[in-house]
Amino acid sequence: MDRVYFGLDMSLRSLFCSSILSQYRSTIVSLRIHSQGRGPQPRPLEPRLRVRGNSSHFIGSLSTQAFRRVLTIFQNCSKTCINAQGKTFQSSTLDIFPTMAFKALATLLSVVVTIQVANAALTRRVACADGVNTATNAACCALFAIRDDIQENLFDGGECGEEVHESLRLTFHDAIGIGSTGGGGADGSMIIFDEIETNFHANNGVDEIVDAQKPFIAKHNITAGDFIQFAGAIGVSNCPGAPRLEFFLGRPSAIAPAPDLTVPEPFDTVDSILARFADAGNFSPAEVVALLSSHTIAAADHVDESIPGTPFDSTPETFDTQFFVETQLRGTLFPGTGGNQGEVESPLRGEIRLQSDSELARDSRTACEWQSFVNNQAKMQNAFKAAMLKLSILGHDINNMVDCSEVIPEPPTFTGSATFPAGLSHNDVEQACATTPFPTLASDPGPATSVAPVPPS
Ligand code: HEM
Ligand SMILES: [Ca+2]
Repeated sequence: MDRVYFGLDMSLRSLFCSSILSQYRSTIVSLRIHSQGRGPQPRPLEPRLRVRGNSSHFIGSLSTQAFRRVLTIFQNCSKTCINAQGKTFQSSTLDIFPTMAFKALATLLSVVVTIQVANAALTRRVACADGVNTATNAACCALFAIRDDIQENLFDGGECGEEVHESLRLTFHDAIGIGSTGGGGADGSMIIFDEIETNFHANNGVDEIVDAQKPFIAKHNITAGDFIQFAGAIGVSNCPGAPRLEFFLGRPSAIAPAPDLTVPEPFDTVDSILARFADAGNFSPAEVVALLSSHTIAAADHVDESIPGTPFDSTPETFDTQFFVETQLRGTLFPGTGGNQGEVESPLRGEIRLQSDSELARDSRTACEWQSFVNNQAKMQNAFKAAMLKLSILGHDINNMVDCSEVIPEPPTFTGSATFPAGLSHNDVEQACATTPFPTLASDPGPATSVAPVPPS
């Protein structure tokens, strides 16, 4: 643990932001303000600042100019300079302690920046051998070339198309293979033991992306478990509106296949789905809903085999909240043959609805969370990002992994609003959340249209 002390008279902003934070970016986990006075155990004074994630809250009122300056500096820095270190959620606290000589408070204050390095190897930025990139940890350097390769050759130059959708599905099907019946979680077993796992009923169609990813794993020095989660995070970054997912490196290779029946089926009950997620990784119902945001960039090839590529929402190339709107609308039609296992009626021609999504949208344990994502892009992003980190490290101790999130690109933003599809309105909502009304949304203009299938590539 390093400690850096400096007084308020210095230019704190430049010290913080340029010198200290750029070197230790992503490694600062706590920040405290103490008085320099000796004496009895310092107790926090009422003015106390807590900074959580990207938002800063000031509780109480600051009594001195100095506090205000520190506050401003910290707020400025915290947005860009402080981020998660192996934790789902970053939390930093500034504790302001009383001095022995209260009148001299302003001048006696010093700022103690405690820099905790979670991993011995995690230090200053290193220059990578490629001569282009720098990384907080040399282990991340190899990922830049892998990223560029899969963007070009797996994701067709950075699209949010079929391979991205399939790669995201694969992150789930590999990771969820853990729990009371066995399995190693996100360990690449789906690829290493593909002859076994891709034959499980719930993995129907996963063999396609397994076969597409294999050559990249063979070519690069990366385990299958790391590659699956890395490709998922890179792929999602191609989808407008997606959060920038985190990526931690360090999954050893699977030594055994996951047992069958770890992956939920669309015809499973809500009880069984929630129980499976709880068993696999202690996921709460809210986290299950968050993970299902993935179905905003998704289509089914095998639920109704007669209509491959049929999407779950009207915008399968955008990570928007349309999925949560459209699953709440009354089902009126089958896009194809109907009568398929795990399928229920959808509200739109060309759109398919899973029975599981339909029931999760209407169950009292999940309906309000489901509805809360409607037109709340930020909430959906944050919840999905946090739940995806948890999913992506199932079976592993994050403290033994290296945070290489810096290699994941920032996804394009989505600035639109959620809408009712043309021809539909609030009247078509099947209200399921008992406590909050469905948000007011505009309807797309014109007559009802049909959703186009996701093209195969
Ligand atoms: C209750 C849990 C879930 C069930 C029952 C479920 C079921 C399904 C089914 C049946 C399909 C269609 C597969 C096909 O016919 O091609 C699908 C697609 C997909 N699922 Fe899920 N899923 C669940 C959770 C998740 C989670 C947690 C993720 C990711 C974090 C995910 C990501 C995807 C993606 C991206 C696709 C689209 C694949 C493509 O377009 O090729 N799903 N899911
Ligand atoms: Ca969408």
